[in-house]
Amino acid sequence: MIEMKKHQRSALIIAAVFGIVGCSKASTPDQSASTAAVPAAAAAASDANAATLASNTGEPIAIKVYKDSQCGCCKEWVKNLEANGFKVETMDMPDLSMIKEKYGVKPELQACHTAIVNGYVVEGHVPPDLIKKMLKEKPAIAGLAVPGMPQGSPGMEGATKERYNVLTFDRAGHTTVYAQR
Ligand SMILES: [Cu+2]
Repeated sequence: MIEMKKHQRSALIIAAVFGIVGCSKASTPDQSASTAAVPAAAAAASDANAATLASNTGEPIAIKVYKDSQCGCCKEWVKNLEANGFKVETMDMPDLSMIKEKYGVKPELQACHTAIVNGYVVEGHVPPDLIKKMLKEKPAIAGLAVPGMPQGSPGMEGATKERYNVLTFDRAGHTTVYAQR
């Protein structure tokens, strides 16, 4: 019985690890140096637009999502945002490492996609209501993160539901628990 549970648990962990790998394709350093530089610069220019569009008046909240085109759960999270009043602009790119570095998303916080809303960073499968809460409260943080890919988080719906923490983080890498789901 215990043996069975252990087995199931490691199967879940393996599935989770493969999920992350499948979602964030690795690329060689050479590729990222030559191809990721241009999108990152273009990205910076239109982030300002996204920030000015966002409002608290019930109008759609502009959010820009950087993701890999191969990432299925990223698409599901985007749908979830759209269903909750966000106006999503997606930027597909094969290597997100420069984006994560630019916005101070430390390795231990990283998940599949990285989004920018009103100057805040949203890393991973953060629930839309908590993004709205952050935009309303305007805390002095860099953003929110759900590290890894917890089963049952928005965009990761399935048979199982894990408990997970939604973290705040700052540029120095300090984190606090913003919410538990
Ligand atoms: Cu994901």
